[in-house]
Amino acid sequence: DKHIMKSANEAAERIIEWGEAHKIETCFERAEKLKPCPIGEKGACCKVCHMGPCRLVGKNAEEEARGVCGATLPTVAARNLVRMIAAGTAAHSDHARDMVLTLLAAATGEAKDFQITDVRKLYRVAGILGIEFEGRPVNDVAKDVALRFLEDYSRQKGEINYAKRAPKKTQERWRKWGIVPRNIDREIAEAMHRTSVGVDHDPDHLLLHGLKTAIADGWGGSMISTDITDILFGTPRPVKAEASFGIFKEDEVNLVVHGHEPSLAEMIVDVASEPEMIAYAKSKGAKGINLGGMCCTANEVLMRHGIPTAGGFTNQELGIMTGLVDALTVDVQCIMPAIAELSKKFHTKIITTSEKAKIPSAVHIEYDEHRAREIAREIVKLACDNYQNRKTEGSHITDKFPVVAGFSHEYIEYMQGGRWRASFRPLNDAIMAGRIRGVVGLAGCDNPRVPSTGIHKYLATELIKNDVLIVSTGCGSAACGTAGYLTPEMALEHAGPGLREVCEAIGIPPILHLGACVDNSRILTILSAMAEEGGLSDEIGGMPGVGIAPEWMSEKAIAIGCYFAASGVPVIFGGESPVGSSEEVTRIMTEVWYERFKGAMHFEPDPEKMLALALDYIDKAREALKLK
Ligand code: BF8
Repeated sequence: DKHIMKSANEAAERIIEWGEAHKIETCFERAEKLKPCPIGEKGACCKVCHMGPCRLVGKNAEEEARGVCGATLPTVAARNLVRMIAAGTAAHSDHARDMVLTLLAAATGEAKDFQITDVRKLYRVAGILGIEFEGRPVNDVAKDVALRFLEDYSRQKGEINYAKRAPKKTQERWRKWGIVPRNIDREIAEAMHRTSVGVDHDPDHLLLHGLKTAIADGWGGSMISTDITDILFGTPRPVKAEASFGIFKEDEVNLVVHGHEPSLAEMIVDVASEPEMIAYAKSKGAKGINLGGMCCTANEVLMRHGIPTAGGFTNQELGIMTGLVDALTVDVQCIMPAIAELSKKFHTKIITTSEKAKIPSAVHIEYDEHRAREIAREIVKLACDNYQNRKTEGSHITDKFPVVAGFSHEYIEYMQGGRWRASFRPLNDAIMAGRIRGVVGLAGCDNPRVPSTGIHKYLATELIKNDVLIVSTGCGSAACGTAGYLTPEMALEHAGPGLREVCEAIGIPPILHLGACVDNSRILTILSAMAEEGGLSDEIGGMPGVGIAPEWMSEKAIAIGCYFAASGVPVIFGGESPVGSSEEVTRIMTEVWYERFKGAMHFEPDPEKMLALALDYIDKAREALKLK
């Protein structure tokens, strides 16, 4: 039979097949029906004004094609990319803004359901920001930290707070090229301005501002979000949990938290264990309340509470198709609107919760941090009420795997020497000695345009076989988790001898789950700490490290890739290049960026070539550092 695999995850594939048999369409079928526009796909379509859209195609398009205004292909491709960066940065940083406002409201007592959970982390952050903390009431320090972060959204001149957290040499490169962000919102607004009709037309100049905007994401919004989430809800340390569709229970209320902002999800986790809530579930005939996560919210509550994950982006429809999800809350980002339509075929209630995001026909219960607990209770009750409506329909496919997750910067530091001698020395030593060949950040989305999660799985196994330590985030973590890869046993089965030795000595898996997509910021601070520790590169550039987003689809992924490139990390993305139409733009993002920042951004659809390119970067960096 000519069956083509749609997901590389076995359970997912079985649910897709069940769907096909029951005439239920998912993103996988839609992706097949709707091929990408070959002009837009490569960045050659300009629609920033209404004289167009202009398609810059044809023989010698690079030199000869012009839009009505005269815009060249490199200008158009660069502008399109910069707009993606701006959107991605806006998403992470608007999420971060809400975290800052929640911290402020918690500190002033306005959001009475939230407290400072991790005072040590608060002090650490206050220390970095130069805010006095010793002998002061915790909430006063928290308030000052929140207000200082709010300046990252408002100061007109100067630099974002966390620019100084990067190694000196990395900062020097940024200053030389004028790409230290002033404030997050300003760089996003300027990116939109510069890319509107008739403004900035020099591709290199445009892309430099793209990098500046991306840095405002990585060292701004994303890093702020990570730190405040740790302060409010605890800095992650390893926890055991489970992944894949088998996390749903036949005899309990299944409530899934899906999306990105962790505040409401945290409150739901808290409320779901209240005796009154459990009694309520029982009064509806269920044995209890079972929480699960989806996408990045899953990563947040998995890392901090061991809440199991049903997986990443392409699993959201499939989860509903098990027939076991009584309610699914969503907030912002990476929510497929398809789930609302799909849910009508089952009993599942989709609940939108953000004032920023509604889906027609979904139930809307708006989150308000001042009434967080009350709203969480309302949602849990709604899920319990709906348990009684559960029908037999659904695939009922339930496979699951154990996972270990929760490797924060702080924990990785701690595991290498304990509380008093915490350092990155052992990791640097292992890299210097060649037991670890290098480090790869395996991140980004899973994508129905390829056998979904398949490239993640391929790269994960091949890289660790080659003694490359993996740090994973976002749906990259979900892809590994739902494949059973996030366990220490993975080292025994697949890791090369050097990496295996290190993993066994410390007792860690060869793939370290670092968190959600905003937690890619943890990779930045880990690399900075490694540079500071000495023995390797004294800046992020030149480290034997590579970032890979093999199945990316979101604009956020582009922003992430670009802040890694600007910080000195060579980055490899899968799929067609969104600037593939322009040789000039491609050259700037690889060769020119490498020369200036020691980072680069490649697009490579072939998984084997991705692997070869990553290993080549790692080996060249080792050679330059004179490591064997
Ligand atoms: O921010 S990896 S599909 S869920 S964009 Fe979205 Fe991509 Fe998943 Fe989290 Ni990140």
